[in-house]
Amino acid sequence: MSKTIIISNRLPLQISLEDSNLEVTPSVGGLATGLKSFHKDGDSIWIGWSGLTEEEIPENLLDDVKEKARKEDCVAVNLSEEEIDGFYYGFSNRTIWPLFHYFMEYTEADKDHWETYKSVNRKYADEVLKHYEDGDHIWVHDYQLLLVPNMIREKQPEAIIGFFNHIPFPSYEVFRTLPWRDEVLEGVLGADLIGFHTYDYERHFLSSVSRILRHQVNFNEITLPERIVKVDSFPMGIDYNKFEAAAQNHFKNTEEQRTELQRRLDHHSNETPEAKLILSIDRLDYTKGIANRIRAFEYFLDNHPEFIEKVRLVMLAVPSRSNVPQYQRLKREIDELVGRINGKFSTVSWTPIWYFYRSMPFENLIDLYTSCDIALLTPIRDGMNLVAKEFVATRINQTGVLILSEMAGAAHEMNEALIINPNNFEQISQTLIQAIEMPIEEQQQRNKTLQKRLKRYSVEKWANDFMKALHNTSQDRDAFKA
Ligand code: ADQ
Repeated sequence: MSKTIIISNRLPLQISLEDSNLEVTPSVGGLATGLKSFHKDGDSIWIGWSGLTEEEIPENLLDDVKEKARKEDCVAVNLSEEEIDGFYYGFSNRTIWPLFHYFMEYTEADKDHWETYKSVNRKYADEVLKHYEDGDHIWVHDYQLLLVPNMIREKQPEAIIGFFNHIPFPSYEVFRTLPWRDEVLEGVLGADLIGFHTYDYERHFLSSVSRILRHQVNFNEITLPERIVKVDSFPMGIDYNKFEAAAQNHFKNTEEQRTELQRRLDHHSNETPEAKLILSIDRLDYTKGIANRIRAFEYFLDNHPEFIEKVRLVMLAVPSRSNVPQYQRLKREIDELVGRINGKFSTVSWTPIWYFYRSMPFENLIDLYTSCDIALLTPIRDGMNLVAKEFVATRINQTGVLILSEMAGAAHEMNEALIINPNNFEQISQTLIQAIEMPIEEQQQRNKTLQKRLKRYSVEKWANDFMKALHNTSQDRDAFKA
């Protein structure tokens, strides 16, 4: 029987060492949680890095790591510290990530990083080839593995391969600046089906293929000498039922079950029922527009002092890629901004920004989503942004207002949110007032429509739609040959 082979940089589980014992915890993050149900329910294996470098795994535990992964139908790819440096922190996060998010000034072109990226992509492809059997469907994920589709294709020309890019694909004018642009496009074109979150990313990719590689592009099909490649948009959804159920449970919590954070947030609402809580949650990343958001909030308080003590920004930034210099600088910048603004506006009974720099357990995430009145998500660029969708799914009484940047892929599907340009502080400030003053009925009306859509376009449907389309490409291929 044929199976699906999922490949992503990280496995959906994280293996760590605690007092010389191996611990397995589920990975957080959109992709891991999203595909987990698809992986569990179907006949599939998942190939990726376990989270421990070769140097960190003691010789006698090597087989145990493999066994722990195998129990979850996972296969761990072993990577050394040097490989992680060049492949992950290097080429993936210092070249592709900034370039694809239009941060050209942050984009490095380091030949050694590129060489390591190639050899690590080869490692992932080799692992796939070890497990591949005729008829299997292969699904490669994201910008860390752009070369894997073609590396598999070279060895298995008949394989059915899908690729999904979770981040934006930039316009041709930006993409063309990459020194290894041909190799990257050829790598991805090893797939039969290439998926993006939005039609815009799809269009940008097609235009790069036609202008750089000069392949013929008809509508959403690329004609290669030996086969056709399909490109399409598949906007990723969330596990809606999980977030809805978690929010329902949150409200059923007894006094003892309530988390410390829930108590604090409830205390805030009881003490100052008219004061609005404005929430933001992101990985600490320059693409998420965190510094801009704080400046926009300052602009809002400067220009509308009537809201002093009437609003509070609750900001969760999850540590991320802290080995990369830009992330370290951003962390310092945000620390300074928060300090400056709290110093400037605080009163004896009020601080304008509550800032958490840490990862929080899922229950706390739900505490934040359910207790806040407004979500203010202002990425400068974002492939999709699942936080926007999760916030809406947890609003079980349909109150709450989502303010979302037009630069997030999610904005294309969430018209009922208040859509802003993250660089326009005056607009953000006016939109905050609109959100604060929005009548409950209007909030409910907007959220009802959003919830209906998010429930229907869940992550499960996303995965099934992609796999169905991939399956169809194999049938089209037979027709092409005939
Ligand atoms: P990210 O840039 O990581 O993902 P996002 O889509 O917002 O951004 O997903 C973050 C995920 O992490 C959410 O599911 C959220 O619940 C979870 N999360 C955040 N903080 C957490 C915490 N403290 N504890 C546990 N979980 C936490 C990339 C792209 C996005 C794209 C996704 C999926 O950059 O644009 O939407 O992949 O394709």
